[in-house]
Amino acid sequence: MDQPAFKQDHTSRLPANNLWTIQTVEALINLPFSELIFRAQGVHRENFDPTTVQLSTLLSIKTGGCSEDCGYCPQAARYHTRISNHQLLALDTVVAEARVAKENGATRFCMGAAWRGPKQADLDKVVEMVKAVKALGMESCATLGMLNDGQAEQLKSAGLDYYNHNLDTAPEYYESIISTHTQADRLATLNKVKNAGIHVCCGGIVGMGETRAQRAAMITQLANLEPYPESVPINNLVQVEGTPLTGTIDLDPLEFVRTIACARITMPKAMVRLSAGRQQMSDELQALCFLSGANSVFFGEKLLTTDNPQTDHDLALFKKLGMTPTQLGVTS
Ligand code: SAM
Ligand code: DTB
Ligand code: SF4
Repeated sequence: MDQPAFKQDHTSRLPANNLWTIQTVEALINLPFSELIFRAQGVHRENFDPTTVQLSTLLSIKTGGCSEDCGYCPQAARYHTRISNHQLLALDTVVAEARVAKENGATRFCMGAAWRGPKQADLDKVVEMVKAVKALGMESCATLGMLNDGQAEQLKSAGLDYYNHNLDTAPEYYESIISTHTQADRLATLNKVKNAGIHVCCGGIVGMGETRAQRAAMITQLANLEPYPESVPINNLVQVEGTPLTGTIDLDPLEFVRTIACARITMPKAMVRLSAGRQQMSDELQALCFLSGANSVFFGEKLLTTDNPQTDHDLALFKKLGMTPTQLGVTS
């Protein structure tokens, strides 16, 4: 095992020009497992209390019928999945769900809509939802697809804290997964969000048949966003019958952990969220993810359309690991 440079350097080091190269991130992801985790833990402890976990709750405010062809997504109209579609929820319903999420201990409420992008009439309704969530004292997040000029500013004026818009996979793999929009489109929306002064939540999905080098390329791209995202959700593909990616060979769980560790090392101060796929993970695997720098999860029994662990199970897991959920108003 001949890795002295990495062995001695467990601190967070940005390359001199502030940009990560694919080669550097590949060197990280290829490290012996113990070296990689040691280094990620060092970075995590320099920036966060490793015994805390931030909880975000998701609500699908508009489900299914989406025009896009994202190969992983059960909500694309063109795939025949067994989800129940519904139009934009009423404001009261959303507020009631947000209140429950707050009572259960979530600090952030994330509203997701199966749109290529919001029409103005829909955005007007989402604006009211954002205001209502903020009135409960929670952090607000929305993921509505691509935004037109001016829409990010409207969300910002309503008090939106975070906008989630993922780069999803390596640039060179994107077209194999999605053909109805490009990563350049995604980057354009991320710019609008940033320019409006909204915090960026941006991550991706692994387990879609990509190579380890492509996972490193995705992390490199996220880490090189200026600035890197405040929240980085790392999703493990949830295979849903009827989507083109069903039947993909499952990712080796240790590869998932390596991806989390690289996200932590390259984006030291980001909330790295262990996102979709937790329902299929053992407690031990999740513990490894926390040891590797994950410090946030989606909390609540549903993601958007698929299952997430039961809240009782999660609370018991945090207790076993001696982890405490962060409180509202006390952001770690
Ligand atoms: N339509 C908007 C968009 O695409 O940005 C917002 C909702 S979309 C469902 C949000 C994110 O969910 C996607 O970018 C993807 O990362 C994630 N996602 C969707 N289906 C998934 C699946 N089956 N497994 C894991 N992550 C998934
Ligand atoms: C993100 O990166 N993951 C969440 C959230 N952002 C919107 C969505 C996961 C969706 C998993 C599949 C589903 O439940 O439909
Ligand atoms: Fe699913 Fe979003 Fe793609 Fe629509 S744009 S198919 S909701 S991931």
